[in-house]
Amino acid sequence: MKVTAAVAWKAGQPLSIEDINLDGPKHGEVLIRNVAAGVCHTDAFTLSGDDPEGIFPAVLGHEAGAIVEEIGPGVTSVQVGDHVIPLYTPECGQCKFCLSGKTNLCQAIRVTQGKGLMPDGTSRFSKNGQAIYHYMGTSSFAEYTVLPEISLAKINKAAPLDKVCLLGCGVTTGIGAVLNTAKVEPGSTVAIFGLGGIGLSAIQGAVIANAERIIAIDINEDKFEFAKQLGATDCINPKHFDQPIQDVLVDMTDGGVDYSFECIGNVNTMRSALECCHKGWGESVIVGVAGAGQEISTRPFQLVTGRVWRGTAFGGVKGRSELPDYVEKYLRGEIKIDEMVTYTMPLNDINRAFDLMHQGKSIRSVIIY
Ligand code: NAD
Ligand code: DAO
Ligand code: ZN
Ligand code: ZN
Repeated sequence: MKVTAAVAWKAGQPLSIEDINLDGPKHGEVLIRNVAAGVCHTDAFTLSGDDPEGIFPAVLGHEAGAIVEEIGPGVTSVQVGDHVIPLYTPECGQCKFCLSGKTNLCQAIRVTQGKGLMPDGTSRFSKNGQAIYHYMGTSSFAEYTVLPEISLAKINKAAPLDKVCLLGCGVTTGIGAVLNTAKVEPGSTVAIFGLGGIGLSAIQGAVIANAERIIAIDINEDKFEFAKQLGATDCINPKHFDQPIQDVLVDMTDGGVDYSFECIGNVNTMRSALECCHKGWGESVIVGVAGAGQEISTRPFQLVTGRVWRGTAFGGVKGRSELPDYVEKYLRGEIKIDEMVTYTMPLNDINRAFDLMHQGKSIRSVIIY
């Protein structure tokens, strides 16, 4: 079939809206109609050329709400008409990783997904005979797309897809980082570096965890008002201090925070986030994705003296078994998403969504198909 998609032909170039070919679902695959898709910093990161796994030409996008249009042979867990959230971290339930009980990083289709291909090693997208690659197994910046069945979380049809699409990445990642990865305890002191969709969602996670003090850090002070509305107790701009921000935080918190979350993707703030942690027990979670070839550093004595450095992908959330409950929590008003949607626009305007992100003017722009 012909579908309209935003094609990333080359790194560093704007997306191009065009009609491309989409082949139907093969064994174990599902054709979905995207209803809405959020634009995440990770899409911009890949488009910039900084992503070591970035492959072009590709259809980007990984934060969608969609409806099942057609199922391929062998598909049993979803039906035509089901509402779904595509998963860039699938859940097969059978691989060593899924069975470990220790991680959400299912590896069933990792190799082909990393190459921009479906599990059979081919792409469903093409134009004039040239293959166009899938992105993160999701390719949400197209009206229709094909995904493996194990990459779809079936959700409650009562949920508005133009809002819960953000559970496909940003909101779940931030909340999950706090609740699943760090397991923040009531009464904790928490520092959150970066107040985009991920960091603001981490604030929500810290509120849900009953953290006592939630310190939000950003160089763009326009982010502070919403951070406070969500529950940040302090908002600070590192540019207002002569000392390193980790020293400021240690002074503010009688020795350091219990937990910190780096939601920027900058190796310098990753170091600050580790070093603002309390001696003996403070834990820092890296959520941000740094550019190709970048490395983190600190003095090993920081770890010898009890600080812990860890990371998280999709907030440690297993998509098929746990994401439907995030949708229910949204429906009960326990997770805020509507306020995160700062702009909506048609696919034709998608490059404006990237501009707004780079200008620091949006939390999330949502493409409405
Ligand atoms: P965003 O661009 O919306 O937000 C980033 C925020 O960081 C902005 O508010 C910006 O002003 C702030 N910032 C930039 N430099 C700063 C500095 N030096 N000090 C303090 N604040 C600074 O991005 P987002 O969509 O929220 O994504 C955040 C990061 O998380 C990205 O690196 C993204 O790739 C990554 N990410 C990771 C996962 C995962 O599963 N681990 C999932 C989604 C996104
Ligand atoms: O299993 O090796 C693996 C890779 C899993 C991909 C997880 C990616 C998470 C970070 C990227 C940002 C998501 C938008
Ligand atoms: Zn994302
Ligand atoms: Zn698996």
